Amino acid sequence: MAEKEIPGIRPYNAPAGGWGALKATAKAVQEQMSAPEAVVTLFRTNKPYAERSKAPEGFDCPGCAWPDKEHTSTFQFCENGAKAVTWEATKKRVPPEFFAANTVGSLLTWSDYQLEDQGRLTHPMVYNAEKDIYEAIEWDDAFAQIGAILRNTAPDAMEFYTSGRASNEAAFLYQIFARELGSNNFPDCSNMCHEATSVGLPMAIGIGKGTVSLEDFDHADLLLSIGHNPGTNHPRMMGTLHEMSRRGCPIIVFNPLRERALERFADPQDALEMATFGATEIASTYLQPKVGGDAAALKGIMKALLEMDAALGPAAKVIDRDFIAEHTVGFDAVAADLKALSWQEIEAVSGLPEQSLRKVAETYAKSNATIVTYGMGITQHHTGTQNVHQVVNLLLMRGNFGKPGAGICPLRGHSNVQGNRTVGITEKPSADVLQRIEQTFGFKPPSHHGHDAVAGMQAIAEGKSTALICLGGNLAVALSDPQACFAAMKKLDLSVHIATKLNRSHLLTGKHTFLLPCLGRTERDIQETGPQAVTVEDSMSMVHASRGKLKPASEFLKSEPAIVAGIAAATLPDSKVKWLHLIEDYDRIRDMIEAVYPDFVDYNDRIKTPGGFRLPLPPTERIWNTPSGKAEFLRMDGVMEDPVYADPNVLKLTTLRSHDQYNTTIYGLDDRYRGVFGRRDVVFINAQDLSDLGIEEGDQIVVETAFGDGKERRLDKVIAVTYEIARGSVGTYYPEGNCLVPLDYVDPVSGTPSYKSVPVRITRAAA
Ligand SMILES: Nc1nc2c(c(=O)[nH]1)N[C@H]1C(S)=C(S)[C@@H](COP(=O)(O)OP(=O)(O)OC[C@H]3O[C@@H](n4cnc5c(=O)[nH]c(N)nc54)[C@H](O)[C@@H]3O)O[C@H]1N2
Ligand SMILES: Nc1nc2c(c(=O)[nH]1)N[C@H]1C(S)=C(S)[C@@H](COP(=O)(O)OP(=O)(O)OC[C@H]3O[C@@H](n4cnc5c(=O)[nH]c(N)nc54)[C@H](O)[C@@H]3O)O[C@H]1N2
Ligand SMILES: [Mo]
Repeated sequence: MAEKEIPGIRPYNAPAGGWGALKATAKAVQEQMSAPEAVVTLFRTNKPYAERSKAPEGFDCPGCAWPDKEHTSTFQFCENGAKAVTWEATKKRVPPEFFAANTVGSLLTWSDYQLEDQGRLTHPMVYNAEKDIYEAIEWDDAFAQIGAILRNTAPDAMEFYTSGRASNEAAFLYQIFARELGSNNFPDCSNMCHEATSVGLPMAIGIGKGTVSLEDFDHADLLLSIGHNPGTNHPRMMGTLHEMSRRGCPIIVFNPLRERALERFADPQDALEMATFGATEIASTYLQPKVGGDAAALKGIMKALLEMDAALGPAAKVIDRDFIAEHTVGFDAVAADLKALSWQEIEAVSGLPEQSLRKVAETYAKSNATIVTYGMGITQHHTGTQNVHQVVNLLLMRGNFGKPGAGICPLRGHSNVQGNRTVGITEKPSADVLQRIEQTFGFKPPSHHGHDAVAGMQAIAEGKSTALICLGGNLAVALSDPQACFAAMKKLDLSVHIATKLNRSHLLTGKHTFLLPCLGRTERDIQETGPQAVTVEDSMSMVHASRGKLKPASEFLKSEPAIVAGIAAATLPDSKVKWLHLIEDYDRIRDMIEAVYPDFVDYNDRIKTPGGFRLPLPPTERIWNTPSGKAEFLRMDGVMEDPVYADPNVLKLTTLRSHDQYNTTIYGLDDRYRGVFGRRDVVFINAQDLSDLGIEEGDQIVVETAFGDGKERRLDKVIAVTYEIARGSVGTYYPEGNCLVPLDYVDPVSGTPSYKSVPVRITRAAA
């Protein structure tokens, strides 16, 4: 390791969590909020009900989709939840005067961090191209102008983007509006996130959701944690991991990078640990596969399992043959492929030694109940769907569905991304849903498949789609290939952004561009019949209410459901939907949701129960809604390595979230646990790989995409930082690294962008 000092790069030796987390929380509160209000707000997070039969109190944390025990437990400390809340409940404002003083052209030179740090949007705005500024507009004028353009746009030329913070109520109204107009174009953040799960799991187990509940973690004998970073992205999960580790449950981690929270964690809820500066080891085994090496690693474990089974005989029950016979199809084909696969190939692609994988198989064979948790390290690859299938195959081999302490747990991203999908944000609606929409509302929704996120942006780039509505998010920055996306956005005839804060997508203005400021989760939502609650669904299919308490950031804000209804009513004068009636009382919206999605039986009643209610999950009862009626082993041939990696100078790049960001929202420039402070211009690389390249730590480098398609994609003005990362793998931050990912480089089965396996070459920057 290089000895020289590099500004902002120093090792972080403490455990994750602990006093550092408390300090960071205090800093976030101080910078964004006025103190007393801040504390009250934080205490209300994830405590939707004070007591049974009382009106809902408190809001769902916008930070992540990890569930809460009973939703009534004592205040759960979480640094990044606190950041998400303070960022929204900030005292900073972006009023019309701000826009008068700053042209859009000048704002485009600001960093993503600077843009959002200006604070909350306060007034509806419309873009004036002549002056290159946003100007205030009255809500009704905005709705009327948007409606007039939409009425003159072909339904298939409109794109309706959703980012997963929208409530069930907002998302449902939004999809009904788009479908009444005749469009199924629903690009959404999930397309860039867990689409490989949403597509891959139904093929295998008949539903595109995780199967475990929070209680299952108390009963598991083994946890495999693959490709997610809970210390940063699902911090409330750390409490669960901490408990599991303390009760002696083995936790095996697969992550190309050493992530501190998966090694050692001090729980801020644990008074003794805090007082003694103690910490708990999280991973019992920490394996560092190569980036994109997970399918090969999982196949190695399964191959070892088959070999153990052959050696020990059926009585040893290494493989659960009864479960396989009764509940599955396809095992023989998968077993044949595993048999044919060589250990040499497995080792080369996974980067893990045969012995380590055999050990995992031995531990797995001893566990009667295993949970696999996984995140973007599995899904954001060109083999994303196959990766998901390997996880399922491994679980099926030992019957790990439909029993306590076992199952699959995809860690969802945005706090209500799962709910959005449940209430109809999908470009591929099913026939029965379309039928119930028609029965409920009396119009015929379109049945042809629409666009996902990449297809939507491609249609905009080609001029085929001319209108884009964004219910939250920062689409152009979140997608790959900013060169292509930024240019595409400027071609739009109409763009409408429903948002809380200013971001770069808002500045990529089209001919007619509107910025519509909405209430956030933390804020009071008062409609005709009084204060309203919205509902969200967490990662474990629990649906519960959320009600904000803070005074809205501005008197001109509207709720997301009210904005969607306002646009809809202005666009469709003869609508079959009573838009303005529905938003007077959100119970009415929930009744409509229940009519279209019968799983929400007694919706309005059941959200009054503390903790809400769980939507049905057939695999937990060993019911499989697949074409065969059984759980399906799905075969992936070989290890599917891209031939570009035959060249030893080609490395595989993954893109990562820092500890101080929420997707494209940059809270600050530190990545504490990875030892990076005050900068984001870094590329993490293994010390040996760096020395093979003849480059020193801290040197300026250039990263170039290595597809050999003649297109130049490069990331420069970055430095090399040595890190405990698998050989052959490098990492850089999202969204800075998105310029290296071609827009059409996706998993062909699910369309998920391959943000986490990009072939690159690295050279020293010219002096
Ligand atoms: N504070 C905070 N919370 C968040 C978010 C946030 O940005 N900030 N984002 C939210 C959203 S939308 C999402 S989707 C989730 C994302 O949560 P995560 O899934 O944790 O997301 P990432 O940070 O993209 O990547 C996670 C981990 O995958 C590892 N990894 C990278 N490539 C590979 C690989 O090829 N194989 C394996 N096994 N591991 C790999 C990385 O080292 C990293 O530790 O978090 C949600 N919660
Ligand atoms: N290279 C690379 N790219 C990635 C990823 C990666 O790992 N690597 N991850 C992908 C993933 S998993 C995801 S989910 C996408 C994220 O893509 P998006 O969901 O589109 O992006 P966000 O950054 O979460 O959106 C932030 C904006 O949302 C708005 N906002 C915040 N709260 C609210 C609210 O309550 N209501 C409304 N209406 N607006 C609100 C604010 O204006 C804020 O600027 O990015 C994807 N892109
Ligand atoms: Mo996500």
